Amino acid sequence: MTWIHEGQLDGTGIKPAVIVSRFNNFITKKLLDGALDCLERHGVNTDDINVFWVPGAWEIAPVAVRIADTGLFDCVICLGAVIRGETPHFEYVSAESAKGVSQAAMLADVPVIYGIITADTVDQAVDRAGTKSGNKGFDAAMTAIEMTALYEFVEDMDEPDADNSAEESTEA
Ligand code: INI
Repeated sequence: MTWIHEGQLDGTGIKPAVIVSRFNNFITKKLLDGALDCLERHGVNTDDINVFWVPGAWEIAPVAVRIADTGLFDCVICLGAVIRGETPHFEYVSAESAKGVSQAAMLADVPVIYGIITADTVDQAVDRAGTKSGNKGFDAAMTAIEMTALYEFVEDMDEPDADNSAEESTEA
């Protein structure tokens, strides 16, 4: 028998932290709107959502580590927008913010989700913040809900028991 496990998209009782950067805030405000919309639509209580603003994408990961370490939150959603300019600055900020969030995710006991847009142009960023290509903030929040359920399931998991039904094994 193959045991299949995946997190359900039910946010009831989840306490998420959302970190969002102010740089390019005409985009990041839309990402935040999308994330909050997703959380609320999936049953998260608005009183359980904490939003932390930081100056730029560079600052997101260090704050994510500290927020995860508090133990007060079930997941950390990282939102930002890095848009290519005339200088190599973009390369450093986009690469290091991605690496930082990845490291935070590896170290944390709760899911740390990467919702930072990296775009060559303003138009590309706009497309991903609620227009042509959906809203990456909404997507990041959806991932956070699923991963929170999966982490909790894995944490409480017992050895799969062949006497149990397959349905039981998928409850996350
Ligand atoms: N921060 C962003 O979030 N997006 C950008 O596009 C960006 N660019 O291109 O410069 C950016 N830079 C600021 C950076 O994140 C830090 O806030 C700053 O360097 C101070 O540490």
